Parts: sequence; structure tokens; C-alpha cells
Amino acid sequence: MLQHTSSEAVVLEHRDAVMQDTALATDTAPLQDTATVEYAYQAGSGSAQPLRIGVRTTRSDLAPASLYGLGLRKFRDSLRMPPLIRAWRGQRPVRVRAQVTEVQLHADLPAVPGWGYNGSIPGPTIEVRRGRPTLIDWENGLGTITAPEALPFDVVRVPLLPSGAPDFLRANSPGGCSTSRGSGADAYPPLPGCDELIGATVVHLHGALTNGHDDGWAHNVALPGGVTRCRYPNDQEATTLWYHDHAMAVTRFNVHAGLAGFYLIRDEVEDALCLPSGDRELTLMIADRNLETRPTPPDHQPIPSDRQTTSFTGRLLYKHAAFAFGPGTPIGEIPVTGPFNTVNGTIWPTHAVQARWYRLRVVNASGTRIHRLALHDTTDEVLIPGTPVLPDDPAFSANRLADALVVIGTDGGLLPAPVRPDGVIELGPGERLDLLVDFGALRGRTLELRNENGSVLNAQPGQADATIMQFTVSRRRSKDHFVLPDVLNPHYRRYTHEEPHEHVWVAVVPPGVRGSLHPELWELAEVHDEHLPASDLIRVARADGSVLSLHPVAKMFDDATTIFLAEGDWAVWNILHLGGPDHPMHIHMTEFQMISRRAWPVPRPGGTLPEFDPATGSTRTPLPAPASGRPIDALAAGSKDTWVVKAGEWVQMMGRFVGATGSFMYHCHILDHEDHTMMRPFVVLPRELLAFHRGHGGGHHG
Ligand SMILES: [Cu+2]
Repeated sequence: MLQHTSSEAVVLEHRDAVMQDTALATDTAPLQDTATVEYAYQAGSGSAQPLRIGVRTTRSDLAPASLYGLGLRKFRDSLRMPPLIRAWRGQRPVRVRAQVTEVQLHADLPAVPGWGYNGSIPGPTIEVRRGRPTLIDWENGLGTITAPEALPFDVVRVPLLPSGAPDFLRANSPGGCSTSRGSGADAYPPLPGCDELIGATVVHLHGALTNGHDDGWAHNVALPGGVTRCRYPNDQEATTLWYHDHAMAVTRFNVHAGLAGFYLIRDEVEDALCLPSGDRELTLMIADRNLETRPTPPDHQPIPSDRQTTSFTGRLLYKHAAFAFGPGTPIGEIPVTGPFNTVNGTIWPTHAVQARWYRLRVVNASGTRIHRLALHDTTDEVLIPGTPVLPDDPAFSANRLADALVVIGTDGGLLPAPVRPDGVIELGPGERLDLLVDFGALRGRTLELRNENGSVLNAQPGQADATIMQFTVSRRRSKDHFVLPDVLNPHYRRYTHEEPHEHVWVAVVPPGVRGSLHPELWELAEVHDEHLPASDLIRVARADGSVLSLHPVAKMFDDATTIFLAEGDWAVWNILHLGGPDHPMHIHMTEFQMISRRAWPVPRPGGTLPEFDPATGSTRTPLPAPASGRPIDALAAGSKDTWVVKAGEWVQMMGRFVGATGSFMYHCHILDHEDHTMMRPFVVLPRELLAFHRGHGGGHHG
């Protein structure tokens, strides 16, 4: 903590320097010049090695609160664990109620209302046994039908820069408020309609094999007072699931308000491993957030240092960056990241651990941010003012513990054997990790879980602090009988393309196709050469030199359903990412394995394939047979339901749609994308019934 106090002083000192810089800056400075580094660390003794942790701004029009330390001290709060519900018996329904919940995001902030389940953010962790079904009554307790609750935060749209470019810097920066709360330099217009929103909710158990009517179909929202009973068979491998709201078009707001929790399935395979349990099994829900500040006086007087946190109201703030293709064209929103990382609802918490093995069960519950998780030994780091350094500066990784994070499971279950990645693990929104850490090897050390991803979407400036949370390891030696097993999951079997299967074809297209403001999901069907359309034609050369021609049969959620699978069938989901940001793609109903990942070159990460022409929505020339992409490592080969797909990639996910039927969804798990243009339905029906459905022209276009 001593180290921390000195850090603050330094940040404040540095703030003054930044304030002087800002006087010289102009509003029209190019975007890439506006994001420079504020925080720097000195690693070890004496050797000045500044490293990029956050951003400094040279823009003159930002509020003082956004200029230093993000205005909050780190590690003021202890890690909180949500209450546990053991639903092992399954006869009686468990009632889980979405309700207004007091939430304190940080010890220096006032408590404010949020939305939680059973009075907790995250909601209670629900623990079940494989093969024992659970009934849950999901109650919407967000007010009454005549007096529903309004969203517990404001949603604002940060206006375009005078140049017409999105103002990512302001949108990603800490603080701000709605113009409905006052005027000032960082007051932004509210997104129309958000103040009218009420808590209409529907719960999805992410990763669960369950029937369509229990799966949280986005249209099936319950009004305040409504109760929806869902049955979960729990007939799948032990793993980390999570439940969260999935209401049509407003999932991002409902989840942001706090409607998410863990759901753990246990089984005998897991039992036999005698993994760390009890106090040594931690569920960590990581989510980035932004905070509302009081309107800043127009004269930009810096807030006195002893009152640096007083401008926060304690409430969350949901920011978008406004976006348009040109003057006078429609304005939409780009999702941005929040500068504050929360774990289990608290900003930058700390947790004291024994010098023993721990199990960390992690979900990235962020709306947009893709984390690159790493554990750093920060015992000897001292915060100093420093000069800007690049995110790939070796100083940043100097204290990274290369093999401290041992991965034992992915979204859908335990891996066949433990994996030690090279110290950094990418985790997109919706993805989970089951980790082991041997704190016994780190006695007396101070550690930080950090996000090494400099920016998440199109290299947006404004990425904030890398800290997620801190662990302080006891100096005391502890007896630990746990031995990391060589084999974790003897039932793991690698899927092969040899199983007879259906193919689903989906293109991810960048924003800008005929003026569309958002990236889109196009469901594709093969067209034959004599019927080639003039637009929206995706052509891919096969290995044998012939050309596969694909044309969208559906784009928006409410277009006709085109994917019909027979229960029991295998299917391969082909996702062709033609350009734009990384998308964490999630498919409901079953767990999958990635069976191939190929890639075409793109000019830059997040760029568009040169062969794809957004003006026509078509490939100019057939895409060549793609080269191998990122290798499918042990994590990607694990049982999963969500994967980060990057521009230029063609990935194939294989799964068996067995044991459940109904209407399901697949979508991007960037919640803004899901709410806008990146979610589609699919249907699983008994084969015999499907024969009748198709026979009557029931919507099968493929
Ligand atoms: Cu997306």
C-alpha cells in the first residue's frame, strides 16, 4: 500500500504537467497524436524502464478527472465473492430475482442503485451436479408493471470530431455525463430513447445445453413482475457457465446494469482431480466500466488533488462514440471500452491468498473489451513519471510471469491435459477460462492480473489502465497436497471433419456495405454460375481450382430463418471474416471444437480484405484458397462456444446438435454488435418433424 500512496503523488504531479500540455493542444490534432502515455513504472531498482499502462491526453477539452490516475486509488477494495446457491437436488425450483441492488463500485465512491440478481452483483453463483436437472424461476423484480425501474445509468453518445471522425479518445476516457445532468466540457447528449427504457428481462444460461424455450430467446422478455421458469438438464461436462440477460436489442444495457452471474456444473471427472476448492476456488467476473462524473465547469479548473475523486457520482456511465460515413449521413454508435476494470463488481480489487494452489474461474463479461490476460509480479514496481513507450516495449513484459497461469478448462469443459500458454491468454467477451495458479511458488510476492491488450477495436486511442486486480501472497509456508495431474479429462475426443455433417456459411462483413453503420452477419447459401447476382456475391476458390459462390439469404435478425438442423446432427459453422474488428462469435445450444482456422492477408489488423468491395458487397475477384491461419492450439481445440474471430480469418467450428430442440441464436458477443446487426436465429428439430416442415416450404432457403 505504501508503494501505492507514492504512486498517487506521482500521478498528481504528472497531472499538472499534462495540464500545461493541454493548453497547447488543439481540438483538430490528429487522433493518433492525441493518445500518449501518462503512467509509467520503474521496474526493479534504478533502471528507468517506463512502460505503457494508460493514456495521457494532450487535448484541451477533456475534463481534469480524465487526466490522471483515473481519479481512483487501486486495490482499495477486497475481492468480493457472490453468494453461493447449491442447486444439487433439483426438486424444488430455485428463485432468482432481478432487482434493484445497492452497488458500490469502489471504496471511495458512494453506493448507488444497480440491477443485480438476488441483491448481488454478480448474481449468486449457482452450483449444480451433472445429470441432476435444475429448475430456476427467473423473476423480474425491476419495479412493477405500473412503476417499472429506469436504467440505473445514463447512456450517451460522444459527438463526432469537427473532422467527422469518431471521437474515440473522449469516448474511451474516464468520466463524463449526460447533458440532461448539466452542461460542461464533458457532458454528452443522451442516446435517444434510453431514458424511456424499462427493465424487460430474459435470462440466457451461456454455454448450457438446454431446449430453445429455456434458452433465453431474446424476444421472450418478461415485464416487471413476470416469472419465467427454465429447466436446465445439466447433462454436460463439468464447466464454468454464466447466466446473463439477453433481452432483444438492449442486452448491452441490462448486462451493464449488473445482470450476470456464474453457473458451475460439477461431475465425477472433476471430483477425481481434487482441484483447489472452497476458499481456494475463486470465480472472477471481469468487466470494464466507465463512471459518471459531475458536469465540469467550462473553465476547466483542475479539481484540487485532495478532492480528486469527488467528481465521481458513483454511478456508471455508458458511452458510445458517434459514427457517420460523411456529412449529412446517418449517425450510429461504435462500442467503446470502459477505462475501469471491475472484478465481481468492484474496480481494481485486491485479494490476499495463501501460498498454495488456487483455481481461478474467469469470465470476460465486458461488453466489448477483449482482454489479453497476464499475471505480473509487481512487488518491485514503483510508479514514476515517464516518457511515452510503445505497448510492445519489453519493459511491460519484464515482470510478466511466463508460466504462472495453467489452463485446465475452456468454455465447455476440462482440457485433456493442463496447458501453460506463454504467459498471455486472450479472452474475448463471453469466453471463460478455468485456471490454476501455484501461489506456493510466489510466497510473499505482490501480483497483478493485467490486460495486455492496448486497444480493442480498430486501435482506438483511449485504452486505459492495464490493471485488473491484485493478489498478495502470504509469506507463510502452507502445506499443499495438490499435485497438478498430467491428465485432466480422459473423455476429451478431438472432433474430425469425417463425421457426416451439415455446413452453415456465415460472412462477417465490415461496416459500410451500402452505408450500413455496423458490421453485419450474412447467412450465405451457395449459388450456381448461371444465377450469379450482381451484388452481395462472395466467391472463394476451392483447392481444386473451382469457385464456391455464396450469396446472403438473410442478414438481419428478423429475416427468414434459413438454418434448420436435425436433432442429433453434426454441423460445421463456417465463419468468413471479410473485414472489421475482432468479433467474439458465440453459438448457442451445444459446445463445439474449432476444426480449422485459415486466413487471407488483410492490410492491417481490423482491416478489410482487399478483394472485398463494400460498395457492391462482393468480392472483386474470387478469394484465393486461404493459407493456414493462427494455429489451433490446445485452448482453441478445447470444448468451446465462443471464439474471437479476426479480420481475414475463415474458421470452422464443429458441434453436435443433440439432446435439445427449438429456436436458438448465434451472435457476436460484443454486446453492442449483438444488439444491432450481428445476431441470427437457427432451429433444431427432430428429423421426422423437420421432414414435414421442409415439405411444406417452411422457410428453408439453403
Ligand atoms: Cu462483433
